[in-house]
Amino acid sequence: MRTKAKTRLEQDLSLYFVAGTMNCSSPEDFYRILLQAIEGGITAFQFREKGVNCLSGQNQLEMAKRAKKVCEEHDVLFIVNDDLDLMKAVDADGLHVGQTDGKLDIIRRETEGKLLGVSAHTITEAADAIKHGADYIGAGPIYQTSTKPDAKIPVGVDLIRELRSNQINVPLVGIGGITLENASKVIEAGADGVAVISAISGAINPTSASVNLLDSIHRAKENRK
Ligand code: TZP
Ligand code: MG
Repeated sequence: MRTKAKTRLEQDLSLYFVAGTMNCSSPEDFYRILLQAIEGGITAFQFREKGVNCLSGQNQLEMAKRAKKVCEEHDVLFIVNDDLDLMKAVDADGLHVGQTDGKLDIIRRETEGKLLGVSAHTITEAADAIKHGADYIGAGPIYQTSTKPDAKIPVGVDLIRELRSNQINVPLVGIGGITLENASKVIEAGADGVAVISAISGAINPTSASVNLLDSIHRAKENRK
């Protein structure tokens, strides 16, 4: 049976914007894009400040605090990527980790009371994450992406379908190369939401990009019923 909290998380992950300042032309541009994405209706945001030219130390902390504040004010879930200390420092809603970010039993203990999301590329990885208490799974990369230099080979929406037919029943989002053109396919395959970087951060108008993505996601969910 689906719990109320789980249903809520499924909805909150419908349009999950993932970004850091390096995905934008400057830190101020990052903040503008986040505000516009919020205006367009994103339901969750992941602060993923990593890689070349990312902010560090106090600058990173301050930006995370600003981002968290605006997300909180607009009832947008605020998740930190792979930095437990930062998650705690800003009192984020949760943490998202990949397969190489540490032992899940330790991470689960450290994130008690918070959401824990785990990236998975296979059914085995997803099942293991759930066994260790993951609240949701980010599956991918679904399609080819140039945003993450070390991304694995794309798995297609078949992975979503396979996860769903193998008792992976936690909230699930697809990530990697998702655009307005293919988002509905990810939902139709059984995902609760899509996680995107460039479809919003690289859009000429992040607000309308978010509005259109959300509309496509909602329609695809309706079609599934
Ligand atoms: N994890 C798997 S693919 C990816 C991440 C963080 C990058 C997604 O970026 P985009 O621009 O939405 O393809
Ligand atoms: Mg990671």
